[in-house]
Amino acid sequence: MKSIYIFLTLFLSTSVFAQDHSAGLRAIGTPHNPKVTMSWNKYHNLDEIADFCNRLAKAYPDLVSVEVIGKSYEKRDILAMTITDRKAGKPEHKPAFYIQANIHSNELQGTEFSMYTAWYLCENYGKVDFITQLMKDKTFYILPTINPDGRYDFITKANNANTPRSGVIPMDDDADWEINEDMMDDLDGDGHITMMRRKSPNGRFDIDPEYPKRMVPVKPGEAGTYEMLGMEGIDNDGDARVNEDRTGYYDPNRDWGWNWQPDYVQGGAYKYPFSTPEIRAVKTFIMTHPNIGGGQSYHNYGGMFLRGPGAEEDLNTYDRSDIAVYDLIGKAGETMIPGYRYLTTYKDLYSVFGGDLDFMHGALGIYAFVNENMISYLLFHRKTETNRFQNNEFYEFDKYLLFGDAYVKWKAYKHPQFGEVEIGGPKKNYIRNHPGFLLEEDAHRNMAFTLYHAYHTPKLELTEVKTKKLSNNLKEITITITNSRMIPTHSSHNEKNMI
Ligand SMILES: [Ca+2]
Ligand SMILES: [Ca+2]
Ligand SMILES: [Ca+2]
Ligand SMILES: [Ca+2]
Ligand SMILES: [Zn+2]
Repeated sequence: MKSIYIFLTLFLSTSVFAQDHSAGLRAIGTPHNPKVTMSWNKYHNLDEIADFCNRLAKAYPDLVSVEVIGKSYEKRDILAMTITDRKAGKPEHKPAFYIQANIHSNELQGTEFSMYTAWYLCENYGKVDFITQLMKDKTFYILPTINPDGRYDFITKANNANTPRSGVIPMDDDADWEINEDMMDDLDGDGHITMMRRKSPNGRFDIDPEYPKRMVPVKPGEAGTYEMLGMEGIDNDGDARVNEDRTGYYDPNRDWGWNWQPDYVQGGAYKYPFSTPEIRAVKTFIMTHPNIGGGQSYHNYGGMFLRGPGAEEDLNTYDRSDIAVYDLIGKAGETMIPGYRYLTTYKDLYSVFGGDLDFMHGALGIYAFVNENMISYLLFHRKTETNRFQNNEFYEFDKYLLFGDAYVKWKAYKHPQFGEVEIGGPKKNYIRNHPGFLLEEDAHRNMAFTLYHAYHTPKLELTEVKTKKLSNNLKEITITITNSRMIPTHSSHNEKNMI
């Protein structure tokens, strides 16, 4: 009896000493005491992004390298991380998965998702078997922001949730021979471009009694209290129009060289395919890495896994066997991110000519997805998405979970052209970009979707080797090579066109 007691005591005390109490308890699925610390509930500026990439490369020199692949219009660096276990083979000798984010300036969260992916792979290498093997087998090319000028503009300047979507090359939007002459103006200096309203007997709007931060249109024939005067700003150039020529406008995601169309067909197209310096640099990066088999571009908004084609004219670039691959990955995605749906761009969203998806698939035969991140489902897990700006749930969420942080309260302002007005409305980082505590969760779920896709890029194994002696001292060798993953070594589109 006594000996058992001693044994138990020893056993217990050993296990107690073996545990490091200063480290707390590891949460399942999350790297414990990471070498590189990072907050995943905030949006990072360009210095923080560069700093993160460099810290990760310094902490994991056998796994990560960072390079500048080109410069933006305003001469900012476009960074790419190459992540793989180099001891298990050169990066260019493995099937690769490519991730780009933030092509649209105001669509920030993909940058955090792609950095989270880089971090997660490195911090779990050697600790989680699945990740360790993935890093031996695959290479990840991760470009956290391919539009650094736009990100800089969105974060540091006064904007609303939708501005800028464009890159920042100045353009004369209203054809008056002046460029960017009437931007939005942050009249109250709070960093957000909100809305303007004015009391008026002819107003068509009232304050919503249920959610007083919201303006609702009155019924036909009824009189309202307020008229809405558009986005915060003044008429800077005295042409009687307010805020009519702002940053841009062109759409960097209509600049890719696949089924490119000019601006009069595809609004937002710039001069010619790859006419913006950012997309040109990124295109060169993708084309010089022919080992890329899967691709991901992060956007917002709408909770979607989109595949191409962007335009109905391109239906023949997606044949049955390629669609079968997309379907398997897309359906898996619907399981991984509740509330997100697997959709086809041209028929479920709108037509896109010269988009990122079509370049990757159409020009290069890469299986590629766009994730349109954030959806109201993430707020209360209700399937009631309507117009996102009229959706009650955003006001409820602000009230119950964000404690009023998401909206600028209406306040009086003496406007040089409109007189007594009031300014207020949603902050620029509400609705399209995730609120903080939802950001890390969706980073993880989106990452899981890309790792699933990356895992299923080809893995070739020699499963059988037969040798037969022939005459004249010759041997006949038969080798069976098996691809143990879902994605073929060449997409069907790729084979047909000998890409
Ligand atoms: Ca102009
Ligand atoms: Ca403001
Ligand atoms: Ca004007
Ligand atoms: Ca203005
Ligand atoms: Zn987008």
